[in-house]
Amino acid sequence: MRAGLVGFVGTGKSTLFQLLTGVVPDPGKVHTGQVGMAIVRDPRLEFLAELYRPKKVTPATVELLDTPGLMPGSHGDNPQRLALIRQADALLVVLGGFSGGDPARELTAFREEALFADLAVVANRVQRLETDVKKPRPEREAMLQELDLLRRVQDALENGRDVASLNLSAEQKKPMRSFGLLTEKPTVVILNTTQGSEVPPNLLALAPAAIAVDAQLELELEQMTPDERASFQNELGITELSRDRIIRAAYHAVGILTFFTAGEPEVRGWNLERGGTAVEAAGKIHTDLARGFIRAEVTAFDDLKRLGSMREVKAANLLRLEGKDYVVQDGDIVYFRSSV
Ligand SMILES: Nc1nc2c(ncn2[C@@H]2O[C@H](COP(=O)(O)OP(=O)(O)OP(=O)(O)O)[C@@H](O)[C@H]2O)c(=O)[nH]1
Ligand SMILES: [Mg+2]
Repeated sequence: MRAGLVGFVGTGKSTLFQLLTGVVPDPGKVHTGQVGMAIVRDPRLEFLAELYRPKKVTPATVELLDTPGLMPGSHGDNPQRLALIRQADALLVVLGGFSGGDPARELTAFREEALFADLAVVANRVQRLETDVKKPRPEREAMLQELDLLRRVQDALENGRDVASLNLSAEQKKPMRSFGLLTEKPTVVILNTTQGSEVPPNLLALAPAAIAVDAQLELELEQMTPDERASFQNELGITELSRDRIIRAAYHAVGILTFFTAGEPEVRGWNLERGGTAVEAAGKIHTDLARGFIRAEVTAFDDLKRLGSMREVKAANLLRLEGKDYVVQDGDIVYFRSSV
């Protein structure tokens, strides 16, 4: 899964990128979009590591993309800057709440930029199709259908409505997938503000799930020793860091769950799209595992936690044998039997 950090210049995207990934932003890389991996911290993984004492513990990760800030005012080359995140699964929209502007207005301005950038892509395609359907071509019927749909999309964008609001079916979305339309993507709104500030009501009205963070401060905390950090957090009255909330929100917005594999060599968390099946989960690990799939041995994390060991889980008949089509649940611990 990949999430893109976007927003206007100087809102704290790169600071947040460093906070979430631990990678120091390289100014030379930002114009092509700098990539880093953010670890999904998960207390369940820690529990499994305690239990299995494996050689290696590997958490699930989210790929983050830092992008250059948009220029406020005219659209300028903002569409080109936004093009960097067309292949992202989710947008983390960063608003600068520490510099005195109105973050709600900033979010509205960002949405306009995204609508404008999408409109350029869709209008372009509509124009091409209008020329192409005049020629006798075998795929003319499909083109006419696409044209019909894209005209609706264009109309919505021109009227300030994002593509997500059209509630298109998966079938309808298929020909648009390669466009990477921004206003169709799940979005997490992050207000980068000073510690202790809350999300103002006018921003909450636009983005009820907006998360406030003091990126600069959390980055400084992150770089301290655990003892120092604890004492600073205590002093400042910080009970929960926003870092993990942001990652979880991105996870949730995209509809991703975590399943685990656990054994002596490695305990590991894996991402899977919600609704994904056992054979798809096997494919995340290795294509061979999916190809030779025989069955999955599945334990719910909560059962293992409650009973304390795999032996007890088996004794209680809670180790289930599942087939290819089993829909994997968040927190499942899975052992795959494969013939390959
Ligand atoms: N006061 C305060 N300053 C911050 C905070 N976060 C970032 N800054 C400062 O704001 C400036 C811009 O931060 P960056 O993280 O580089 O912002 P950016 O969004 O990546 O900027 P561009 O890439 O130019 O769009 C830096 O000087 C940061 O130190 C914050 O939470 N509070
Ligand atoms: Mg930056």
